[in-house]
Amino acid sequence: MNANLYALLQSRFSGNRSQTALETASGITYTYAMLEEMTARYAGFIHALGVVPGDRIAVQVEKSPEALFLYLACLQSGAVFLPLNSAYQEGEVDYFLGDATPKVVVHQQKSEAWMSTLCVAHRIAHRFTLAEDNGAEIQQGRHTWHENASKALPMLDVAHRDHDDLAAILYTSGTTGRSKGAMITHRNLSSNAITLHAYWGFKPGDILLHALPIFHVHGLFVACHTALLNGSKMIFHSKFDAKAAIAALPRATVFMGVPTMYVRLLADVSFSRQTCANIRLFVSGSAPLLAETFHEFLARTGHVILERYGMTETGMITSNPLDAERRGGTVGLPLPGIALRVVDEAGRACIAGDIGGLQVKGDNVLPGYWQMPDKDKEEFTADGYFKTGDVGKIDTDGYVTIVGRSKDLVISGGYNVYPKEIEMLLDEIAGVAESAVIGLPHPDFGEAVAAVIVKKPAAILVEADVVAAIKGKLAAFKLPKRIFLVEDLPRNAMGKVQKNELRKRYADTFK
Ligand code: MLC
Ligand code: AMP
Repeated sequence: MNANLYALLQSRFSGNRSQTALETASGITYTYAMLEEMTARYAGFIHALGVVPGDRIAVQVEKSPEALFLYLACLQSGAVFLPLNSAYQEGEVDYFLGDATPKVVVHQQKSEAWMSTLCVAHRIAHRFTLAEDNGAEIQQGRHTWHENASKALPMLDVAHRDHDDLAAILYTSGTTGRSKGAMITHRNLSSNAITLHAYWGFKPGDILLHALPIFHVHGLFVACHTALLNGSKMIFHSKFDAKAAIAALPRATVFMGVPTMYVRLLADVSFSRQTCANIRLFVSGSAPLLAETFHEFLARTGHVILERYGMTETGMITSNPLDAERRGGTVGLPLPGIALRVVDEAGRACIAGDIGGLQVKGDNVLPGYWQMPDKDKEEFTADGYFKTGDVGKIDTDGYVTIVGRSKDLVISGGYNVYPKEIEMLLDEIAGVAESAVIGLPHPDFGEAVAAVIVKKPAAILVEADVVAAIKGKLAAFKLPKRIFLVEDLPRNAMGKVQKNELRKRYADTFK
């Protein structure tokens, strides 16, 4: 049997080829027949480039139908898809290309200059921009991926892949400041997609309003896979805009978003019960949904948001049920076939209701990190559970609550920001003695990044200069939205910086 995820997806849209697969915000539509043909041509082009199953293709592009076809073509051809957040800067991408050694890079026109340098430096065989961006200059004589690939001979079959073959590598920053490539297999993706499709009751006629980015798990795997498995139409917005979402929601039946998106919908007075008349399911995840958002949403629309919990390394782990109680403040129950347990600091299983570290096991869990056997040993237990780094409890009736994180991580608007990565850059600035990066409550982003800096004696530092010094080195969403200059950092008896103390001290900054 071919375990290739694309074979599974394709088997589900066979009856639907004349139906719409994608509709863009400007009203351009693509049928399943077009999606399938474009995917096959892109896959044919991948093959013609000499890419063989297991080779990596790194893709840093804005969201578009072509970007989705490229992902599906990687699956079909057996290549390993390596999506990169379009906000990542040269320094960040440099690391990923060096680590993953892709054979092909597809990128945005705005990064032409530095991508060409990086691709030469890393000896990457093929480099393309995806498709013509509006108004952007195209380098003379160069053709975009789409121009080339849409003329290629279509690949007629689906490359044979085993369950444990890699489908994608997704980089997640680490608490040490060094990114890790999470290796995601066809088994991981297929099992999670089938489970979610059934658990959330997808049915004929469902239409998904898709407004998430497609370079992370939520938008790429959770949203696209469930819709494609259902042969559904996706109203495909290139980015989230509350007004555009409100205009499109009446034609959709399902919406998936990060909490910031729900906050922004509620902030718009035109968002009403009427807007949601045809919606049967609102799903939230990637960051904690505040109780006030949950309740305000219910009061305004009559809908109970279904919150679920997952991560890059594991796909979705828990979900509130579709037909039973969706309990606010919880992330619901472990999904079918997925084992979740809470352990104390010594690794012993906790009893129901006790708080501890969450560990997970199942077909959804990654086999390990790309070329990091030591990390694999650290992140897995001897009996095969993955340590999530999240802290929570499981009640007697099985509902799971996330109460915090043992990993030093800020989640801002659904994007993960690892403080260590920013602290390392701040500490390089002349005049900075040391720094501590923290997340502070923020009304829009849930948490916002802030930095507390101790300057060297006699150094002159101002907030704007500090941000300017690291701007361009990091994706803009990681930049501190406030800098505090202090005399010293609070430390415990062991000399460790007490970030809890700092979070308390500056808690009201963005309120
Ligand atoms: C944008 N900005 C952010 C930000 N997003 N700052 C902090 N946190 C964020 N999340 C900044 C930009 O850098 C820019 O700064 C300014 O805001 C405007 O940029 P923008 O691109 O116009 O922002 P906007 O469209 O408003 O984006 C907000 C957002 C977006 C919430 C729509 O962040 C988003 O799509 N988030 C979803 C992330 C997601 O998909 N996460 C899933 C991960 S998977 P400046 O200074 O340049 O003006 C996962 C597993 C799981 O976690 O369980 O799902
Ligand atoms: P990522 O590495 O981007 O996949 O982010 C995964 C992390 O997001 C998890 O380890 C959690 O800390 C967090 N997360 C995802 N969903 C939720 C949720 N519903 N509530 C709280 N935290 C969440």
